Amino acid sequence: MKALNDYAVLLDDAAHHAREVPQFDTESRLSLDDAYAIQAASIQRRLARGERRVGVKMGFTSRAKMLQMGLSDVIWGRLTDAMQIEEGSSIDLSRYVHPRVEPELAFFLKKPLAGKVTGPEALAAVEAIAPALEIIDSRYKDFKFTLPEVIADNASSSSFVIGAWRDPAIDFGNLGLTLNIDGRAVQVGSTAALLGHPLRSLIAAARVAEQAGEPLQAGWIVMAGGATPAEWIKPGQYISIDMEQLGRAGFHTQD
Ligand code: OOG
Ligand code: MG
Repeated sequence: MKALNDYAVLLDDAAHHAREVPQFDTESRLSLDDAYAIQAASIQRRLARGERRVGVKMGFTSRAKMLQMGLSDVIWGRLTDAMQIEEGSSIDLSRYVHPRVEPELAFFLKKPLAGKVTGPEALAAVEAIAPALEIIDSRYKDFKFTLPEVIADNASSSSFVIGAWRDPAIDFGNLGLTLNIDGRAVQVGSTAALLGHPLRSLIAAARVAEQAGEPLQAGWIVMAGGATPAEWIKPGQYISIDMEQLGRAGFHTQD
């Protein structure tokens, strides 16, 4: 078996050059700690290239996503500024291996949040919420992976798009949402799909980030996870999320 840092270099290069790599741990010999250590080292390489850490993404927080990918543990990844795409912009798909998109809810924090926190404590740290889209792009061939492999690959994170930030003083526990491609709803869901209430995803993020020694910071974004199965993205599309009360976020893909 290679050293953990060798896997970090492999996955970081794969993401950087939009090249797929074969699975390397089909027998799950890597522990989850090893997998997160690989993820941390691969993100360290991005930071060394000048990217800035801006938050955390949660994964497999809905049953729909767990079923789609065949895994059932909540995972998390690290977000950097280079991953954010401006709302409404047009993206070049040659930057991706085989991108998929999923509808999410994003939190913007006004206070640090660490360890075991209650719902009211988590909510008190939230400056704003927004409808969001995540572009996931597993670096593994055929988008297939084991749990340690997807964790090492920064939970397939690739890009994210965030709509207008809104006051969190509404009941956002069960907001209807659609994922649309060219104006047609291709997935329908609710924020309630996220662990029963998306705030639970933020509570989980506070716990895992603290455990990793990188507690959630004021000014950070937390992506709560896909509320529906993800959809493949193709050139020449307009992809959007419409969320009850919070509105729309979208982006175009170049031809
Ligand atoms: C792993 C990432 C999962 C989510 O929102 O559940 C995720 C994958 O599906 O490739 O981002
Ligand atoms: Mg996601």
